[in-house]
Amino acid sequence: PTLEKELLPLYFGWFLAKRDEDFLRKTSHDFLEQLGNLKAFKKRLPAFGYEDKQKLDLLKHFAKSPNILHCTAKFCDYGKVLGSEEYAQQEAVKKAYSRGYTLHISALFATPRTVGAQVDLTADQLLVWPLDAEKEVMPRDNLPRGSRAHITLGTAAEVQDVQTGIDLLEFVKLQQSRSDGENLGELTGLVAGKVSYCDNGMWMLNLSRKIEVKSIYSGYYG
Ligand code: 2AM
Repeated sequence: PTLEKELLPLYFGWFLAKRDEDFLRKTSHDFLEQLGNLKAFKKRLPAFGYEDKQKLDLLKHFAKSPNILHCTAKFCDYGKVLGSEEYAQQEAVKKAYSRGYTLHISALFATPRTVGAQVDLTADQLLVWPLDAEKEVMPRDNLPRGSRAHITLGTAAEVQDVQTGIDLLEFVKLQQSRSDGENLGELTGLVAGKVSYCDNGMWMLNLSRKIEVKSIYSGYYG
């Protein structure tokens, strides 16, 4: 029999286990609800693209949410993206395939475009993180490897998922160049932590305790 060429997925990534996915969606709702009710947030509506004192439902603002919550490792577009074949053939990728991993979420963030979770990749997880993931977005900045790692929780209408990682890198860059942004309040419950503001409608919640979610590293072919 002739050997078929191996199929490349739309993307490789870590896919959340169902229970942890449900939990993270609930956490995300809680985050958006509390953020939207924060006085400091209401005072900065124009930066979010709304008029002063306008009623804003953040859950509605982020109209789209991915079907399967995941942390993308390598976007391949079924092989159309340069370097996907090389990525897929790495020993580390083959070894990681269909293995279970715990993802560590250290922060949640919301911008006028996206809402997402920042993922702190472990050394083990960095083995399958593309070398150029950060450079691809910010070629002139030397951002730490893995700083683009995230889980998209929602996007505003007309905004593509890929924007979430770009927004996250913008946070990382701002945090490098200045201090940590303005501390503007605290959230409680599921999403306990400090809220900081980085201008341009960019809000970040540093969780006082990291959220851990179970996942499986695999490819998405849908
Ligand atoms: P995301 O990782 O921010 O959620 C399918 O479109 C998945 O691949 C989505 O999860 C999406 O964004 C991610 N994706 C789409 N285009 C991409 C790109 N050019 N680079 C990296 N990831 C991309």
